[in-house]
Amino acid sequence: MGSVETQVATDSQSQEVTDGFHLVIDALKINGIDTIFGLPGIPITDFARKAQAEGMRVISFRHEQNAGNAAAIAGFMTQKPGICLTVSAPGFLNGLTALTNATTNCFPMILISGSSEREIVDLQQGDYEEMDQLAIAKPLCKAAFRVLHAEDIGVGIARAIRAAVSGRPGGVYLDLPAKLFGQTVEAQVGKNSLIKVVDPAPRQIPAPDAVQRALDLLKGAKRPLILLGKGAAYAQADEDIRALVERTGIPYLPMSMAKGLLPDTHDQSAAAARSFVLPGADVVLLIGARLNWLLSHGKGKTWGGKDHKAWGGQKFIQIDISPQEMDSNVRIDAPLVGDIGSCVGALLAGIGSGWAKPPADWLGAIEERKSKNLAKMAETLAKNPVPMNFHSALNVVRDIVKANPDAVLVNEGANALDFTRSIVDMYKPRKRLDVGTWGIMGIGMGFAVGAAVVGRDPVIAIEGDSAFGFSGMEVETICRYNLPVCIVIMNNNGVYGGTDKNPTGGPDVAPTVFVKGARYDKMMEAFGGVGVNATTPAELRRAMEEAIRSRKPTLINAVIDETAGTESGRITSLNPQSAKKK
Ligand code: ADP
Ligand code: TPW
Ligand code: MG
Repeated sequence: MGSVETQVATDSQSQEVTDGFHLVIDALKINGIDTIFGLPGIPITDFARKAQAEGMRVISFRHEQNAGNAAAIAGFMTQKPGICLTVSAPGFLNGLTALTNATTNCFPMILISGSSEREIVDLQQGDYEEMDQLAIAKPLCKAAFRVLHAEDIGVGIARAIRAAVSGRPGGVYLDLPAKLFGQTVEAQVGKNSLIKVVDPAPRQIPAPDAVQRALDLLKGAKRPLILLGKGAAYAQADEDIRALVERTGIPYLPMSMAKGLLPDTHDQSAAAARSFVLPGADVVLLIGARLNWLLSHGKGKTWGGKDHKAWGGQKFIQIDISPQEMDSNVRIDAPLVGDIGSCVGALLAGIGSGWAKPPADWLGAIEERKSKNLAKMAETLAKNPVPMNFHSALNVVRDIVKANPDAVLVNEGANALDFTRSIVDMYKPRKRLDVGTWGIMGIGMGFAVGAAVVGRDPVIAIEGDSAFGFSGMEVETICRYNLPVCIVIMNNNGVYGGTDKNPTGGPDVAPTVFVKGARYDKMMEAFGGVGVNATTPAELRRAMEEAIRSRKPTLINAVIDETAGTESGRITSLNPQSAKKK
């Protein structure tokens, strides 16, 4: 022994190596990321296998957009970036809509896509699934990175995590070329290159003078109002937000995904008097809500302005982590830039215990409107028309959610969305997940799977029949992982309803109309789940109760009067009108 050859052999045996596959997995794992939502194929199939072998939860979907939506909502619910894994070009593009939607909604997410050979892509020589993915992703998300060397994986993952969760959260694209996965480095060198991100979303403390300015404005208000947005839900400052609302006695309005931050049945909720409080308020405190289209840009008739662009005269205090959000639509008199936990904490400290409640005439007027509207709603909900309408069906959902306040409610559609939002009360934070800032259809099954995977609670998805179609194939995924998801299809035979006619009298149905009397419940049965066709509130109730009790994948086809909806639900006015008659 002792020859040079033997020496070399011994060295290479003792010299342990690792590779790109394992370094990506290790880098995710040391940062507490334990779940991947994705769809396998070249070049990430083996990566997905190895991730599972290393103890990560790898949830495979039928379409990348749904995997992306699952990742995005996991990010919203946990404050950790949700991971979506796709193949190159087409898989990447399928995931990109979800990444951009996550960015628009300020949800932290990382889309990791494999990509083809750089040298061929850059010379456009026609590689398998060739695409310059990094360039395409860049304008559509918060940040985009590519890793070319295995030694840089640690840095790449660290940068992606920080970009996703710090400041205003958003979507990050991470490009991993096929060649990277097989690259080897010495195990110890690889290990040393990994970064455990310290304090990934640092607190951002508001300036004391900004806090004082906000307090002064709030103190002088005669008709104050608090608006809670999904940023407030995301921030997980639930106790402090509740304390701020209750100690000031100021009425509040929750935006859709902020419902449940305080229970919707709270005395101070002004949700049932929305069209009274928006134009009536003189000082509005926005907490994690943007003055975008969902709030009529803070001006116009909704806010008591004379015409559709006129300012209503309100003064705004805005809490947001993004300084650039201030003055985006109307003047913000008291910008409070920082993280919501720190800002609300600072306001609470300034408020102390001797804060005067808002004037009684303001609170009284709200109470009057509220009780009138709630009584009217109760009357409508008590009706039992044949066939069911949105109200009689959602009255059941309302009871089921009340009895199961921990259940997560996913919601999309037009009428199916708007009626659910106003009828179904929420009782706990981050339990209502919906179409968000874009009003995007297709989040349904992705959000349902994401919520069921990262949480322990059952999921109820209230879906328009059109909305469901965008992600409906994931019922197989729900059955495959045996997730406690109860889907209720509000089946009114089409987009907004099923009554449109083809004006030509030709054989094609109108563009908004679907197959009449479709049985979506059979889709669930095809994969071993429970399917129920419900034509009455009693049948719907029985089926939902059983679904929650059994935790079995369930799809209920709720037969809804096809004339019950309106065009675009509550936002009919956004439809452009033709000046030409016929
Ligand atoms: P909604 O649609 O419910 O009105 P938006 O999505 O318009 O809510 O607004 C959410 C806002 O919350 C964004 O402007 C975002 O910058 C902000 N935000 C998100 N997380 C935080 C946080 N932790 N602290 C402060 N602001 C936050
Ligand atoms: C990605 C446009 C908004 S709402 C909707 C569509 C197609 C479906 C409404 O019908 P549904 O609900 O779901 O049956 P209902 O109760 O009113 O009958 N493509 C995308 N996003 C949007 N928002 C659309 C299209 C749209
Ligand atoms: Mg419909």
